Amino acid sequence: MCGTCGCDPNLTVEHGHDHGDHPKQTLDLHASIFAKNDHIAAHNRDHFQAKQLLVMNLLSSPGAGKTALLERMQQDWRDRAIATPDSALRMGVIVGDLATENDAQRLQQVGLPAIQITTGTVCHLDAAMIRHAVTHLDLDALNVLIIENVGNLVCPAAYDLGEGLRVALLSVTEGEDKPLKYPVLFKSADVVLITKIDLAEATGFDRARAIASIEKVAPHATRFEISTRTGQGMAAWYEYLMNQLPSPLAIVSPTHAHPDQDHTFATQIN
Ligand SMILES: Nc1nc2c(ncn2[C@@H]2O[C@H](COP(=O)(O)OP(=O)(O)OP(=O)(O)O)[C@@H](O)[C@H]2O)c(=O)[nH]1
Ligand SMILES: [Zn+2]
Ligand SMILES: [Zn+2]
Ligand SMILES: [Zn+2]
Repeated sequence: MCGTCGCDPNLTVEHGHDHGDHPKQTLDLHASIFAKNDHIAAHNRDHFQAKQLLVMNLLSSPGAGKTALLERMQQDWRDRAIATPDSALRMGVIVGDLATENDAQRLQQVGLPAIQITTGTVCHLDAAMIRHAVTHLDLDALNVLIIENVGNLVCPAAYDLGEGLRVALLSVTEGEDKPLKYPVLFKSADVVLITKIDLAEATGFDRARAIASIEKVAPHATRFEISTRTGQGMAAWYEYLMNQLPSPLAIVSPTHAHPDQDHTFATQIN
């Protein structure tokens, strides 16, 4: 799919064959891409923690309902965030797609500060893209930053963006065994949202089978079943999010300390 990561996060550990068509430089390049990404992600995470931001990385296949979820969340919280900013979700979004600004426009239409990243041929967001995009958002006005990743169940899982919460969406229309087929992504999720639950009956969604699939690869993940059409399950999701917000009294301790020279993040952001 994409030439940057080769769409195989395991490439660096699973190349045992020696027929010579994957030169060592290719493997070194992939290892170095991930190492560099992880480094920038660690800086992003420190910065977000210092700003007391809850940062979510939304991952799913195309069309599972990521943008619809954000539209609904903003509609539900907009007025409250204006009236009582300290006890509301104040959200901003960075959204990635291969092409078009459609999603950012949809989100801006409901009043969300939203920055679009168009990735061209690259099928995932990486930490450097986020580092740049946040310079276009007023983070001090937010308590939640949501990153809507490119719709893709493969590569985005391999890229830490510096998020605090990974949220995978599985819609009822896409097959109950998706978590088994794409275990890397679901395994890395803190939360799995089963979306479009209003369509469950019409599409013959096998709930027990879907939950068994999720539990097999992501037994640790918190699950919600939601519909942005009917609002089903949204209250429980909001209660969970409110409990994830960093406390203003929490002591922020940098998670990433090292003696190297590459500390460009603060200067780029401020
Ligand atoms: N019935 C129903 N339809 C939904 C729901 N959520 C999203 N949809 C529809 O599903 C389609 C895709 O939704 P999007 O929010 O654009 O999906 P996405 O994950 O953002 O898609 P990409 O950004 O392209 O990956 C749209 O037609 C939505 O209206 C839901 O809860 N119920
Ligand atoms: Zn979208
Ligand atoms: Zn990719
Ligand atoms: Zn560093």
